[in-house]
Amino acid sequence: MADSDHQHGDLRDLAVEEERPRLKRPPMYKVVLLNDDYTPMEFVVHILEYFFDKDRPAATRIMLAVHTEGKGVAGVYSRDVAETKVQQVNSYSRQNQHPLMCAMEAE
Ligand code: TYC
Repeated sequence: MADSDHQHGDLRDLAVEEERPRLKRPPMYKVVLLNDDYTPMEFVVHILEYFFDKDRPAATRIMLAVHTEGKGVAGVYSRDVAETKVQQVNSYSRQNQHPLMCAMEAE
């Protein structure tokens, strides 16, 4: 037996167990728009195109879903990106004197 095996034991006796992966996928967050009675539909469509990269048909569909169901998902992002979108949309809406509310929810 080689000298190094005397010191460290016979490697053939080792049971090798695969380690559990330690990384979890980062949690994702839904950015939602809430319905209200005052924000113009066209402004909501513009928000969905400008901040959430939707084309006009998709933006219109989402806006109408929010209008009829009270709430709808504009997009799903990592926490930092979702927080930024919420802030940008709410401050842009206030700058334009609209009460539109944007919020985030853990998926
Ligand atoms: N309910 C609004 C209207 O009738 C339109 C609207 C849609 C407002 C979606 C907000 O998130 C919203 N003008």
